[in-house]
Order: sequence, then structure tokens, then C-alpha cells
Amino acid sequence: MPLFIRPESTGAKYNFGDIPAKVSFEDCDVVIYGAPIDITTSFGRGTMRGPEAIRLTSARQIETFLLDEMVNIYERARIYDIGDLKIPPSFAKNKTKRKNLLSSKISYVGGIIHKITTLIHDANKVPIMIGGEHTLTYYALKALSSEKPLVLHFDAHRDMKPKYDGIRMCHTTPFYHIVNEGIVTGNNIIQIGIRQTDREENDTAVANRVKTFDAWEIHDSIDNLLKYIRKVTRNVDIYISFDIDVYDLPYVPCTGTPEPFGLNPFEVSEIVKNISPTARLIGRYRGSRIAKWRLSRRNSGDANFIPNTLTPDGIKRFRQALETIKRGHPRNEPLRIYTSLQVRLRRVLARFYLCRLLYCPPN
Ligand SMILES: [Mn+2]
Repeated sequence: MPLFIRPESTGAKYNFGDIPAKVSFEDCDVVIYGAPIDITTSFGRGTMRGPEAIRLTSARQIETFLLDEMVNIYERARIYDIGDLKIPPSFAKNKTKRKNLLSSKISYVGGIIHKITTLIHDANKVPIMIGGEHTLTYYALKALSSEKPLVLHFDAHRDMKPKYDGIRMCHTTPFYHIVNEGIVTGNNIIQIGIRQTDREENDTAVANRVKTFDAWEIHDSIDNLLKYIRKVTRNVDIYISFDIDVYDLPYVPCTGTPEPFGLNPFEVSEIVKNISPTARLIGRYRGSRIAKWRLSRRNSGDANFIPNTLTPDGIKRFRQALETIKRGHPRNEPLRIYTSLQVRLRRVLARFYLCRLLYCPPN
């Protein structure tokens, strides 16, 4: 059974960007995949349709020329859109109130995310996951933890509760577990745009030295944040986790948990632009472009699709598997960027942030 639904067969009917250039998996810089998951969301629902909204918007509404920088995105990066994770419908959506069942569903999906992220990273590509509930970031980051990335977390919320509504791993808790399990240390997390938290979460953030720029600080002086971002992103590996609700409520009234006092598109754009050009999105090759496949990944059990060990034979099998996946839909494209978006957005907004966030200045 294929692990992915090809982009043209998803609700969007387009692959990401629908840019005419065709890129093979081997030649791409960036691998994008959708994770249409909506298992634990608790207020507004619909994260399941995030990948569809992003693909559709990127394909039908976007001009890829960034007027403010006179750059065409697809001259700078090459993207391969694998498609959406193929998840049994009963897993993708919350249809039960039984909490242990929700937990086992999310950890099943999480296991897949972990494997996919590992695989893409080992192929020296930038993995981009488009969500999907934010819970999934835990599993993606866990797969990348050996890189010790600096995490830029855009969000209205800290997502740092130990559990919520009786569920340990859900959309309000991933960053608690990330810090608590040492996947990323608190001082390597920058939370940007925060404006909703409870005291316990806040104490967790402070105790772990999570760097916070709350929405009011940014409103008062964005320059402090920009200066900080320029400095700390120099020559480091970064991972970007982007929750659409970092935007102010009027921009994203239909997101799951909209909050007032948020950021506007110009501010988000400025923040992204101030990431140092020497920062490396996780997965980007360093120095020479020679792909360094990691030769022995520890065996992890079941994968008949994913090679457990990336020996030359494993690489061959991986390539063959991808060939199977992309059969009949070899269209792929550009861009270079950050990883996890949690989304439920208006198309007009998508147009903006795709343009902005998918562009990364050349080194
Ligand atoms: Mn949020």
C-alpha cells in the first residue's frame, strides 16, 4: 500500500505550487508532505484540511515573484511534493470521546511522521510538514533532535501543558514534552507572538529558559526581536514551527483557536526576513553539496516501505519506493523553508505567507 496519496489525488487536486519546472526527488532541496490530521483539536476543527488549503492556494493564487525582494521563488529552491500521508480515515479524524483511543491514534500517526521525517532528513533534504494539528511537531522534532536545532516557534499559545482534558499528547502539549524529554532544551526554543497561556505553562517556560517574545513586546518594539533573531540564527541549524494563529484574529478568524492582539503580515514577514542568511534549515546540506547518507540508522522494526538501514541497498530501495509513489505524478517544485504549519486559513492569507515563508535568502 502506498504511504502517500499523490498531490493531484488529494482534495486540492494540485501539487504544491503547481510550478512548471519538474524536479526529481534526487535533485530537490525540499520535500514537502501533508499530514491531514485532526485527532485531538479541541475548539474549532478543520486542521485536517490544512494541506488542501495550502496546496490549492499555492497552486491557484500565488505569483511566485516576491516584489519586495525582486526574487522569483522557484529560481532559488526546488521542491518535491510527495503528497499527503495516507492515513485510515478513522485515524485522521476524531470520532471518539475515548481518550485512550485518541492517544493511541495520535501515537500511531506520530510514529509515521517520525519515520518520514527521518527518511527525508537522512536524504539531506529539508522536510516540510504541512498540518494537521500542532501535536505532530513533537514527532517531527523528535526525529531531528540529534541536530540540536534552534526552534523558532510562531504561535499565540505556548502549547506547553503537561496534559489537556486528560490527554497527554495533544494539540496544547507538544512543547511541554519536547522540553521535558530533552528533545530540544528550553534555551533553544524561541516562542514568538505568545499571548495565551496559563500560569503552569508559563512557569514551565520560565524554568526551562524558553526565550519568549510575547505579542505585546513585539507590538511595542519589534526591533528588539529582529535584532535578537539576526544574532541567534547565525550559523545554526533552525527548525521553524508555524501556527497560523500567531496572526491577529481578523486575519485568521477561522483558525481553531483564534486570539486577539496577534501579529500582522508585515511583522511576520519582517521576522522571517531577519533570520540570518547563514542559518541552515534542518536538512539543508552544509558546505559541499555531496549528499551524505547516513549509513547505519538503527533498525526500528516494521518498515517495509522505509528502509531501516540506509546502506547502499537501502538507498536503492528507498529510491524505488519513491518511484512507485510518484509514478504518474512527477511534478515538483521549488522553495526553501521551515517546517511545520498548523493551519486552517483563509486563502488570501495563505497567499501571503507562502510567498514570504517559502523564500529563504541565498547563502
Ligand atoms: Mn496556537
